[in-house]
Amino acid sequence: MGVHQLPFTFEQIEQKIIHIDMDCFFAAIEMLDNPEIRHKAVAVGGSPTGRGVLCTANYEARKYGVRSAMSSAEALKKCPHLIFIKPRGSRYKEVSTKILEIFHRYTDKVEPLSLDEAFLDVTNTNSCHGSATLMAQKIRSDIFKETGLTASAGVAPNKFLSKVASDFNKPNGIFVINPSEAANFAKELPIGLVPGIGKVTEKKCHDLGLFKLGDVQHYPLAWLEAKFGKFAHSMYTKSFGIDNRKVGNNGTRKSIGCEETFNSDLMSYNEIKDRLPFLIEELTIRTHEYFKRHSIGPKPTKLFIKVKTNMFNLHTYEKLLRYIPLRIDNEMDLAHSSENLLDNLHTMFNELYTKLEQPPLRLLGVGFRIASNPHQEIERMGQLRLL
Ligand code: TTP
Ligand code: MG
Repeated sequence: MGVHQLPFTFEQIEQKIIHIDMDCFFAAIEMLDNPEIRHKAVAVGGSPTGRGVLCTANYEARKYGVRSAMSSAEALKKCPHLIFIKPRGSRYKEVSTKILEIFHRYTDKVEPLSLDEAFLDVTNTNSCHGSATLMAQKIRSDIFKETGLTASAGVAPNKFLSKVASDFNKPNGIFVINPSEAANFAKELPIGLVPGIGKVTEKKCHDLGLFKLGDVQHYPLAWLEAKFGKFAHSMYTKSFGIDNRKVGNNGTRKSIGCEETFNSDLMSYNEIKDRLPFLIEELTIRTHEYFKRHSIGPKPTKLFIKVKTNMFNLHTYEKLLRYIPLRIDNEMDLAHSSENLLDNLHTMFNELYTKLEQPPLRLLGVGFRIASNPHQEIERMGQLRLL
């Protein structure tokens, strides 16, 4: 199969990007603050006796298969001597502020993605003779000297590749992708490692014969669009190692969601119901990811379902969430909040779903609306019951 001719011309805008990601961040802070647990298996999250979920685990616990977002009960089964610690949001925020201060010594163009992760654009930074690799090493060493914690770094000509790279030599490592290696690296990248591709989309890609990112180049863009909607274009450009997004321009998110455009229209409510678990699973991944990034800040307030009929009429249905996690700190477990939110999803979907437009439908989407100030949102909806 040949590579398809691109319907547009594009090239990588010259950039030097560093992505820094702290190693097992919450757990590392707990180990730092309590030397007695430093060499033991440690997890941060809800209690295993309730319906708690883990925020993260240290590398010792990961040897037993313990992972972020796993239920605490399951984690205990995998590692019976696991030590559970309740999250301490304000302490994590304090360390995060310190790390941000270090980043700003090197550049003003810093885009934090969560408490423990940020992109830095060092294209115009002169320190370390302008070497992004040396800067990344220096940043890692500053972080270690000043906080006692280790970080991993990815250095690349764009955001996409730098984010993938920071995971390659984790923990306490660095991985560099030079501009001349970018296209080949992207082409060979297993599709599940592309940021934004969760387990469900990965499976969908595999079912379609897409295993490496470069495999998308063998299909026309229109075909990819039919399968992946808006995401197709970015998959396509990324497969050539290109990503021209600027650091710091991610704006304020208004919603988290996922949608699917079907090859052949859904003809009945039963067919709609069959597709729903895939969308909900994808939404689950994105919601966890969102909570990880915004343990403090804007929160989901409404559920929405979006449908497009075979006549291309778009309808959106919304419902206020019964449970809005307002603040995540010692008292409230962050992972547990996203769990609660998703628990409500099925019930609410059943309520909304009877009002949906008549099939045939060509698109189905589900998601959450984000309010920048959930407190105000709650006041506005005076009758809201907070759990
Ligand atoms: P990550 O950077 O994804 O994980 P990590 O830093 O714990 O581990 P790694 O060494 O693989 O980078 O997330 C940063 C922090 O965000 C993490 O310490 C805890 C929190 N978090 C959650 O609260 N819920 C989640 O589902 C995930 C993935 C992370
Ligand atoms: Mg991390």
